[in-house]
Amino acid sequence: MSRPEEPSPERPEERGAPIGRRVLLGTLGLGALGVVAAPTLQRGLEAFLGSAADKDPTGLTGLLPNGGGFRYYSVTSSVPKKNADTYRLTVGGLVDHPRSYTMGDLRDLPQTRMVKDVQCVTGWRVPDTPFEGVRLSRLLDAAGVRASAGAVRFTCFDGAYTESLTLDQARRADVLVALRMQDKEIGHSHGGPVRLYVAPMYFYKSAKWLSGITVTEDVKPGYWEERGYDVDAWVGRSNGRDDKPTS
Ligand SMILES: Nc1nc2c(c(=O)[nH]1)N[C@H]1C(S)=C(S)[C@@H](COP(=O)(O)O)O[C@H]1N2
Ligand SMILES: [Mo]
Repeated sequence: MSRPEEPSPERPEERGAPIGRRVLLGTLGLGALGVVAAPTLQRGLEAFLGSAADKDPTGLTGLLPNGGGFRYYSVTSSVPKKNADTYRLTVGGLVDHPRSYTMGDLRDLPQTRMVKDVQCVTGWRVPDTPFEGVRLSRLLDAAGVRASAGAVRFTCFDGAYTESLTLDQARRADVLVALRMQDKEIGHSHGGPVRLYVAPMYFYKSAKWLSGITVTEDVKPGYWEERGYDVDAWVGRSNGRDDKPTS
């Protein structure tokens, strides 16, 4: 099977059934835990753990919806915490002016706010979600991208997840280095303090816990893309959806 981790995108999950069997199996498939719990147990867990996703070192809350229709995804079982004092974002690779940004540096730059639907390739969707941050194109322009460059690679302080975009995609106005989501600072479980936001693509492109932006010659497939998902992850036009009837 080419896509072992995320559930097949062919059969969208029903909205309004947040802890259905498919969701549960899908989340387990993402590697959080090696146990299978029945939905009733799941509801018990949810009541027991409440919104403790940020405090849970076991990854158990990885089973739970992340609030407001989001589901928590992490390919690692724990992720170090970074705050406004400890966070750094490096921009390097094929650029003339590599540099490191603090939260303060990023906050001082012009911010762009967008309100669009979030769409995970497994089917769940969260309508009208505000994201706000610095346009990636601005950081690339400041860095002085060299003529030999063709792509941008993203790394994360979870130490495992990677993503990439072509330079043309990365320069789109709807691609942000996001500092805010849902009109709040981005919490740890949503990839805070800074995550990538690639509005026109499936949410796996929006790398959480963003720590590095490296300008490269060619696109290198990211974490999920090495596992079968499309590198060009346009919503509705990728991952085998092109030839499927819409309903
Ligand atoms: N670092 C990192 N970023 C990631 C992921 C991940 O596992 N690790 N999962 C991706 C996927 S598949 C989705 S759907 C979204 C989930 O974001 P959320 O946890 O804020 O709902 O993050 C994306 N970015
Ligand atoms: Mo996803």
